[in-house]
Amino acid sequence: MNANPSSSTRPEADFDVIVVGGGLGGLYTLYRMRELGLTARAFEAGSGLGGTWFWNRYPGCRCDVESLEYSYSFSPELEQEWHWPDRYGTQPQILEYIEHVADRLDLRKYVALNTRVLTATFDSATTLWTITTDKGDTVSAPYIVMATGNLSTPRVPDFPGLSRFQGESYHTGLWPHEGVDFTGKRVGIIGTGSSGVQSIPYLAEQAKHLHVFQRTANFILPARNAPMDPERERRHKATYRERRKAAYDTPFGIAGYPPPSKGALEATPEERDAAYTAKWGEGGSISFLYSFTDLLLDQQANDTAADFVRARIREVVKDSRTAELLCPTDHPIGTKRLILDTNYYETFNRDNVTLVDARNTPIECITPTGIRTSETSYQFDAIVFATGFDAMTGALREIDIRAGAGAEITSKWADGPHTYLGIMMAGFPNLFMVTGPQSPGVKSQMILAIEQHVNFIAGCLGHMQSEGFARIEADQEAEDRWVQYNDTVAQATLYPKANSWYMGANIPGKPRIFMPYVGGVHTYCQLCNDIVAKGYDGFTFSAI
Ligand code: NA7
Repeated sequence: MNANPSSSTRPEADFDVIVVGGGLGGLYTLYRMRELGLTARAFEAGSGLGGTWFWNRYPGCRCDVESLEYSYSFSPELEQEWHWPDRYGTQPQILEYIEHVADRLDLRKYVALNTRVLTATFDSATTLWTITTDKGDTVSAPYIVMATGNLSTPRVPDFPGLSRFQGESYHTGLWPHEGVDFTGKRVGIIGTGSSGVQSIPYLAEQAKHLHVFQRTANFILPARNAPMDPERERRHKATYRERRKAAYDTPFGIAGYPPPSKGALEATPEERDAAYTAKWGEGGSISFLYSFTDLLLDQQANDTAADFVRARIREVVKDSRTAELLCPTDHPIGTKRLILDTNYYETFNRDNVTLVDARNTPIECITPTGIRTSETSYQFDAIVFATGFDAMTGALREIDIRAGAGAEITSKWADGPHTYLGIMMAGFPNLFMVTGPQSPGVKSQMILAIEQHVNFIAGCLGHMQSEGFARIEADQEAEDRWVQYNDTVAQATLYPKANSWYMGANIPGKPRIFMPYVGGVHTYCQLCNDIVAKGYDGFTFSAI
């Protein structure tokens, strides 16, 4: 590391920093490292930049955070110049934005595409990380930043007979770049999370017949997507700086939603109905959760919002049996990620769409010609797996990360993730995570979370440069406290009541631990700032 005096005693490395991932997190890391005068190289498995937004090309894929919010904040020029065509960005629009940022900042040259990192090994004697890749590269650097994403390990359940299916099959998170034409085909889709809900209306328009296999009904709110309102864009851009700053003082990292002032049970039924109706009309998930203070804390309060949504579903879906099946009943609203839709419930009024109850008549196997449930055999030309991801820990656990005897990621996280702030792990010096588990990442505006983490990491490295440190490690005791604190915060809410990917519940055998920090972005940022102000409390620095 150029500016680090201790580097004189360290063997020569290929770079100062290895970055794993070429998505929004990896790119911003490259930018910040360059600003610090450090050499960095990112390794990206995809053939293009963009991470999540590179892979998820299924029809209808769209962000559930508004496009004026879901963008980098570090460049006022960029945010003024960029025009978002829609209220919520589509996958192609977001990918175009990411590529534009990479070009504008001249970051492409630092990214090795088509290169998957297989192992990362720390040598304590040299204080160097060495990675190996599927291309056969061996690359070393004193620091490694894992910008591997939270929803980047697509997962198809281990259905018996999977490999025998003779038709076409697709996972929403690995969608072919050339698109898929389902015209005239018999299509089955498994999964009704966000990916399923967004793609189902599009598949239904093409398919001869679409069968939707739903194991759990989810709470789905209207997105109310629309072309960008020029006046709204103008107003937003006029106050962008203030909004970005204010976002750090909000629970979800998004400013502009007045926080609720009273609990749902303090309101009259008429007041509640008026509040939910207004939010329903407005569209969006955060605004809905902001109807009252206690929706994620009190079951009875939560029931009032859940009842409201169930009533809307019954209004739209004509077939009463289908409507009842679509009504979520097994978890409090908001405890699984709320889904925003366009025309989802309406799609079940089409003659060519059938909802299959995969809870009471579970999928038993995939046959050469379709899907067999405990009740019926279905024949399909194509099956779409909208079955989600090994979320939050999957991408990191896929890399064989080792930092010495007993310090392997698989054993360290055998009973769930253990991190300090979601940024570092005890026993793994000089390894940083961007929006790792036990940080607010997935429970917030993701790009704000990325910037906050990368800024923390850059601040840390800057501190090390100026103090002459070569090694940083999270203290075991600080990590243990953080893991415990995360759990205490989560247990005070309704979140752990749902079988969500936040809980690892979507992967058989995965430890059931609530993984995101849900104390809010504002609280988390304050804690991080305090830790820095106390000289990086909970971290130990040393020269080589
Ligand atoms: P999700 O939200 O994890 O959804 C996966 C869906 O697949 C969900 O409906 C699952 O039902 C279903 N699933 C998984 N395994 C099975 C089996 N074995 N049988 C039937 N159904 C199954 O992933 P998405 O890609 O939709 O969304 C991920 C995030 O991306 C989303 O939250 C947004 O943040 C963006 P289950 O609910 O487990 O019963």
